[in-house]
Amino acid sequence: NPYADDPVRHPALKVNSQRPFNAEPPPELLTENYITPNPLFFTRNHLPVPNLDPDTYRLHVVGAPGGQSLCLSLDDLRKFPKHEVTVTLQCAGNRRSEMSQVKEVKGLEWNTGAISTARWAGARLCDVLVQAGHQLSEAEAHVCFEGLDSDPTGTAYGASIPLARALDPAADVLLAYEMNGEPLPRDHGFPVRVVVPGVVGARHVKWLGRVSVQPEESGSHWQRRDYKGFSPSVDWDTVDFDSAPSIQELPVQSAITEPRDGETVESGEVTVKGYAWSGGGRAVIRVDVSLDGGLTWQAAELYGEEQCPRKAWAWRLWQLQAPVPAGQKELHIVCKAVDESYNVQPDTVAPIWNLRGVLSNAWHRVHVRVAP
Ligand code: MTE
Ligand code: MO
Repeated sequence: NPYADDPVRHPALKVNSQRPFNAEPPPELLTENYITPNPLFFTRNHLPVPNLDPDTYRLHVVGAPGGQSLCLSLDDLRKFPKHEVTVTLQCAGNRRSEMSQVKEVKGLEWNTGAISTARWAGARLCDVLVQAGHQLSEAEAHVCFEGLDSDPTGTAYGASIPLARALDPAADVLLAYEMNGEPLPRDHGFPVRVVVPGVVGARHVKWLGRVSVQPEESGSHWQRRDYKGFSPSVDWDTVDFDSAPSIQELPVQSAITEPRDGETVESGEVTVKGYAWSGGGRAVIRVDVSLDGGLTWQAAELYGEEQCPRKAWAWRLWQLQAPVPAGQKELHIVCKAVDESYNVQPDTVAPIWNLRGVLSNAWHRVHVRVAP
């Protein structure tokens, strides 16, 4: 059993799959803290968790196609300037369960919790690539990452990002060895993972073994045959994965974490809580909340770290306290966020449904009863 050596996990996590381990925190714990505590951070593993020895760990870096490779120990990596960034990581499949209510999709049934926020620290990928002999070239290129987790055939997890993002110091791409001031937990990539702010979780490769600059995107299944979006009319017989770009930056997202769907709330006043985030560093400029299914709206109060325009790597939490209209027996609570490019969330799921159940970012809706 290749999973026998997996780490012990927090009992509050909602498990979507035990082997490989996939789990999310319950919504009310997710927004209890702006920074997600490490044991509650959602976990998305495709394979067994490798048990790596930090003393013998080596990271191989190839700075140019066909170039020489650099072999870095953990101590070597720590000698690069240490860079620290607060980054929200979201799985492309977050809120997939709402998509599968429209029509069946292939994938894990994530609710609203496949998203979490941490303070990550490590070396900047651009600094490491320069030391590995990277020379600026005009040609389109990609930085490919390989994990040290692998399936029984020896195939490792892999993904890539465009070279331009990797080389841009303002993009804050990290080879992270710390998560919230501690060494990375095993589930989150010990001893080293990639952190690509503003980009889908799938590219944040954990248990990083190899980094290489290549003319093409990673050839891995997860880069080429997964994590892409399609029209609702595309099915498994007609899908052409080569026709769509790999998901990189994610669209604007928000969800309600309190109250829960089906709950009974007190009459008088209701408190609605949630999170909002957008990909590509786009700041959240507003979260609108409705108590009547979208007929009327009120702006929620945003809190958490201030966002820097175009470098808003982490979420805002939000809250709205509002009177419950007298005589109301139920509330249809809805939230939707707006980012700095004025991108908005679609109002319903059906027009964005796709066979893989990714990019699920419709208005989030919660139905509650009001106590008499
Ligand atoms: N890296 C490796 N090596 N193996 C994996 O299975 N899963 C990816 C990414 N990096 C994965 C990986 C996916 S799809 C996501 S959403 C994030 O890791 C999840 O990171 P987390 O488990 O730390 O939340
Ligand atoms: Mo993911």
